Amino acid sequence: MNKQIKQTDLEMIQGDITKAQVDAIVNAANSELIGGGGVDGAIRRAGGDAIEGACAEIRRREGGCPTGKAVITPGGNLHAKYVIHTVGPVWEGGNSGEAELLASCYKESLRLAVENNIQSIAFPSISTGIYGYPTEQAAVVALTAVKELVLQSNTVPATIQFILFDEATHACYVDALLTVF
Ligand code: AR6
Repeated sequence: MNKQIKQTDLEMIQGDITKAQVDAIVNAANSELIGGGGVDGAIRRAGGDAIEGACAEIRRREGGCPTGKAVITPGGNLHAKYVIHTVGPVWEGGNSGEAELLASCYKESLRLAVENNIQSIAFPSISTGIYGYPTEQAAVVALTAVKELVLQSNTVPATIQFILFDEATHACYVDALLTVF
């Protein structure tokens, strides 16, 4: 299912983000930027050593990436030229600022995309796997954050995809699209 916000196409797709034909894909990373499981493991396997090399450099320079922030590396062997690594919050019940931190992940990733002249970007469902964020709530936070940033900004990518791995997650994002728009 697709929606248009100003000049941006917002697309909900079920699939594997490592196959995305976009300028940048977003990774649900950890703050140490050390390879993990889930989408992070899949992206690193598909992208190869260039991703870990660039993450190691960021670790040396900046110590990692705080929750709610984002950093950028090359995409290595991926079709995508870049990977934007963002660190979602671990779900602790909802009263520890999780929604603000999750919204920040999407906004910071889009800001980095604009800075790097990225025209098309794909997001996974950040925090809803190993980090345990309830998917229905995460989907509303994610789409609200993207909508706000697109409406506020003069420059945004022409295409923003959400690539959701499983059918249940995809269904939550389609529902959220109808709620938020
Ligand atoms: N394409 C798209 N989505 C995927 C893919 C894929 N190839 N593989 C998994 N997903 P998770 P988190 C979905 O656990 O909750 C790592 O160890 C998955 O089904 O990857 O933010 C990091 O290093 C789920 O819907 O990320 C961190 O330590 C979504 O991606 C930690 O996990 C997010 O699940 C981050 O946990």
